[in-house]
Amino acid sequence: MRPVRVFLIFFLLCHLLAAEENPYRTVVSEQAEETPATGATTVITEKEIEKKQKGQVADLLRETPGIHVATAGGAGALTSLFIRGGKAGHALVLLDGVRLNDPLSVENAADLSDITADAVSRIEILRGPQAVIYGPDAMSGVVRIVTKRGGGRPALSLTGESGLVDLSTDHIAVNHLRTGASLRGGTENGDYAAAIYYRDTGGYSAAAGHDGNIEEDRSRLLTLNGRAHLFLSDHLTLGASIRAASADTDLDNGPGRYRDDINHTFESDRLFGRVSLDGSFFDGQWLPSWSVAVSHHACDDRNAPDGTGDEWGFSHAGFRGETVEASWRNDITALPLQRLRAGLVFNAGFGGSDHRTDREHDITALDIGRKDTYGLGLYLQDIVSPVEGLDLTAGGRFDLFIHRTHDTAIDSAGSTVVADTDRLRMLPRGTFGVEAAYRVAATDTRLRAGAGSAFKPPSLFQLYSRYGSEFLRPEETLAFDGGIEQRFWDRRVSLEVNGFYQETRDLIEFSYGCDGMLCGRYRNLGWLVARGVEAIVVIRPDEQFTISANYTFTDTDSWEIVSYDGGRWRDTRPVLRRPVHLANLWADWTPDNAFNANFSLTVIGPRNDIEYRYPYQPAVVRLPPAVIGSLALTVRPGPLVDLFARLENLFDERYELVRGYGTPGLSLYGGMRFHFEEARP
Ligand SMILES: [Ca+2]
Ligand SMILES: [Ca+2]
Ligand SMILES: [Ca+2]
Repeated sequence: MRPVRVFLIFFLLCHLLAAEENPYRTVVSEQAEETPATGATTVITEKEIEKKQKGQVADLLRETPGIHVATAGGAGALTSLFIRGGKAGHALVLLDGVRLNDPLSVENAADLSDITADAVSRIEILRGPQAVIYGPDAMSGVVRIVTKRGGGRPALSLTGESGLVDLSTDHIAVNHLRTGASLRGGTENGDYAAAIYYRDTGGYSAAAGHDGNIEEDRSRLLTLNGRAHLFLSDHLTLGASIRAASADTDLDNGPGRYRDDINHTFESDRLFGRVSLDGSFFDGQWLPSWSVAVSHHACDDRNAPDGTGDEWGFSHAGFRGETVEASWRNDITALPLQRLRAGLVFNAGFGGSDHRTDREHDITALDIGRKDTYGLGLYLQDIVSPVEGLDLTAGGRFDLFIHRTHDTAIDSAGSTVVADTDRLRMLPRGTFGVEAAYRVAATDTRLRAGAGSAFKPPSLFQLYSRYGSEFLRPEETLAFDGGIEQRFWDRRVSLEVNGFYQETRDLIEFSYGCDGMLCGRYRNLGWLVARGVEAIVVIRPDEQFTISANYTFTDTDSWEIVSYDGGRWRDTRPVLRRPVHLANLWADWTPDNAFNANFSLTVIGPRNDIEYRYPYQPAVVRLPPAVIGSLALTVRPGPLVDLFARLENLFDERYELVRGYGTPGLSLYGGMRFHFEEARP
């Protein structure tokens, strides 16, 4: 397996770094780690991740304001993120600075199914458009996942966990296993962190059990993470990070009644890597960063006939995609009271897919050959602080999106090809972001207001698939938001309220309507408006207790402009999987270092979804609200060991995140973790 080999090379490199340790040396920090200064932001810390024991980053994101997560099936199935009412492809997800968005997915969206929380130290959620710094696709928000960094004495930790998923079934069995090891350390010359985890989980059917599906589906996932820094001098740090994830997941034949399939599988191998050189010159007044990030996605959907509903024959769809991004970023603080950030980014995306089947009449929409797209971005952002407490941010960016179009000209008789040419199509776009934030020191109040824009180029699928068009324009969005943050009672209580309005035009959506042989195509006819309020309260009466709660109201409208009979009409489109009401509560009790108990509650309001009814007519349905609770306990009997246990879906709620797909009922997990640290000399 290729990821294992890459990981072993990484491990060897870590050992080469091993020299005398000195964790106290100040180092040039890596820009991939930085906390953003502006916008409506939520940060999930390492402590919180550890306490909540959630296996997946998606489960942690679900508990933050403005976010809904939908999984179409069991563990390992496609997991999509919706921020502030945007589409799944409107959320940009970065892991250690590498884009996770899959160039071969329909919307170029990130699939969070294989992003486990094992090696993660921090998750930052930036809501609203973030195009100036993050470029294309940062439409409704950006999620930055940062993995654990090494440092200090070498420390090894071993984890083992097992679980009973879905206790409500009549055949209770141990159907979950998670095991792994992580190593962290630092020397005078650098630091390193590496982790390997394996998870095998199942216990319920991907196609919903209440629709008569009884075959359990499993998912096996191996992940490898590595991150290292080499301090070249007082001014330069070389950084490298890799993540490899190899998953093998059982699927069924879509949602609905009796869709079980015993041999329909989805295999994915994803590899993400980044190398960076971070500098600090002129007493830290110029911080340049050069980096190259790559991603590789290889996915295979296989289904052989077995007499359970796929009697039509064998099917195999393969998807291969890569991205490369090279960037040069500079932070300049040469002038007093201002911080300037400027950068240049080049990116390329390659990919293709092919679909083989023995069904002669099969529509090979998934067969799009191998294609490429390119992007070039140039940005400048300045933060000025003219008076104490006031920060004014203004930034602008220019992007050029480049892809190929293929022209085939046919002679007047309509039979002979007279010209067959490839052309480069260039689409320039400008984006901006402005914000004013003011902190009133006397009352400990922070006021903030901002506006920003972003764009999203059409995906490879939207450009080149059978339903695509090479002449699609990028989607464009404009948003306004503002908020107030107030702290009370010696900062033991904080209250934050944000309001937002976001309008997206030229939305690329599948539009029905016969055009030659095709009854539908991707067109730039859609509009999406999302407006809402996020309220967040955190109460920390003393060191032992934390209670935090958030509520998000999101009102979305979507429509398409259609031309019919010489007139133009506004045709309302259903907005799927975006609940109007979302609420979360988290109560945490840490009486001392040896014990922690915490309780989370997520309430997902009603939302629209699609149901495919016989004979395959899509109908919009309303999914009822869901209340999902979980309870997690950690006990530390000694410095070497942690014992942990959690109950998920505490109230055994029967709910769906995507219509027709299963979710687990009440589940119990438990395990232990051992820590070994090199003794002090
Ligand atoms: Ca099944
Ligand atoms: Ca299956
Ligand atoms: Ca099959």
